[in-house]
Order: sequence, then structure tokens, then C-alpha cells
Amino acid sequence: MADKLKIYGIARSRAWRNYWAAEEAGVAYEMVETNWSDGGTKKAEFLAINPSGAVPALTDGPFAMSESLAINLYLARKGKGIYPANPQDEAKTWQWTLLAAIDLEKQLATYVTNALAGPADKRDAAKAAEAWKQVEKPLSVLDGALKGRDYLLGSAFSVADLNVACICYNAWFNKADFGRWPALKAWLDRCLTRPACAKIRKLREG
Ligand SMILES: N[C@@H](CCC(=O)N[C@@H](CS)C(=O)NCC(=O)O)C(=O)O
Repeated sequence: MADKLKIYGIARSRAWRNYWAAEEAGVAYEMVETNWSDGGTKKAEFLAINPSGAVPALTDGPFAMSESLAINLYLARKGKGIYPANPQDEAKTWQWTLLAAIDLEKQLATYVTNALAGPADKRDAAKAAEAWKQVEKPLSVLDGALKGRDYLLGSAFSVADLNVACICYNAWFNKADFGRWPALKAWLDRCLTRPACAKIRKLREG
């Protein structure tokens, strides 16, 4: 019997993004607890799977890969219902995924740490303001794309939504003010309260 697909990480790491995607796509998976804090990510057997020594990583039989957003694309393609059905929607999925990875991930993390969730004595208001300034344009672009539609590719939830929403999750969870972007805000609420996401968020937040 073929090995079950495995996702390495813990719910408090970016692996939660992949658990969510696997749940949405109906892909059976095994969570393989792998944690940096006990040296698990630097063990030889894990480095053979992901030489950069970070989680998440995925194995599917002899196939191994890393990078949470790329893993989500693989899971979506392998499973059912959330992978785009035509080349244009596929290209848009890459577009939104890259926008999230390049223009939002680090910037939102800097904002959250310095404005909302980091230790109070380590917060830097100037860094927070600069980071927020940087996300204003990509968030406005997303808000524009979501006006008049429920999801980024139209009326159905897809891995494009998942990849962008999981990047925005921590800011959303820490109550960043997305009020200037009503379509984006409503979409984030819609994505991040989906049953599959709620199930995984429970593991992470609980
Ligand atoms: N771009 C990577 C980032 C991976 C990453 O930084 N993972 C963190 C946990 S969320 C980690 O393993 N940190 C420990 C380390 O890099 O040693 C992805 O999206 O998968």
C-alpha cells in the first residue's frame, strides 16, 4: 500500500495552511509533528525532506517538497474542488499567490508584531506604520478584485482564496483594521470561518 501523504510541522507553524488546504481538497493526510523548538527540523531525516530545515514540508510517497503556498497548490491539484478549472484561472491563482507571498506576508507580520501582538516593550510604532503603508496598495488591489464577487476567481472558493487568506490570517486574528477595504474584510471573514478552516484554527488557537 502506498504511503499516506504526510505534512510535517505543527499547527502553530505555517503547516496549518496545508492542513486547511488538505481538508478543503479532501486529501487524506498524516500530520507528522516536527518542531524547531526541540531540534526536530534540524534532524538528518527531516533535512533529507527539506534541506532548508523549516516546516512545513510534504511527502507523497517518494516525492518531497516545501514552501507552504506551493504545497497548497499541490494539494489543491491533487484533491478535488478547489483547483482552478482553466488556464486563466490557474494563472490568476499564481498571480494572487505571488502577490500574497511577496507584497503581504513579511509586511503584515512586521505590522502585527509591532502594532498588535509583539511584546509591548519591543513594539516599534514607526516600523508598524511603515509596514502598514506598504500593504495599503496590495490590500486595495485585492479589495477592488473582490468587489461584486464572493471569491477571487468568481463565485466559488478556490486555492487562490486560501493562499491569500492564510497570509492575512494573523493580522485578521489580531484584529487589524481592514475597515477601509469592505470587500476584502467580508471575504476574509468568509474564508477564515469556513468549516475546514475553523477545524484547523481550533488546533492552532485552542
Ligand atoms: N517560506 C516558507 C517559510 C518556512 C518557515 O519559515 N517556517 C518556520 C515555521 S512557520 C520554521 O520552520 N522556522 C524554523 C527555522 O527556520 O529554523 C514557507 O512558507 O513554508
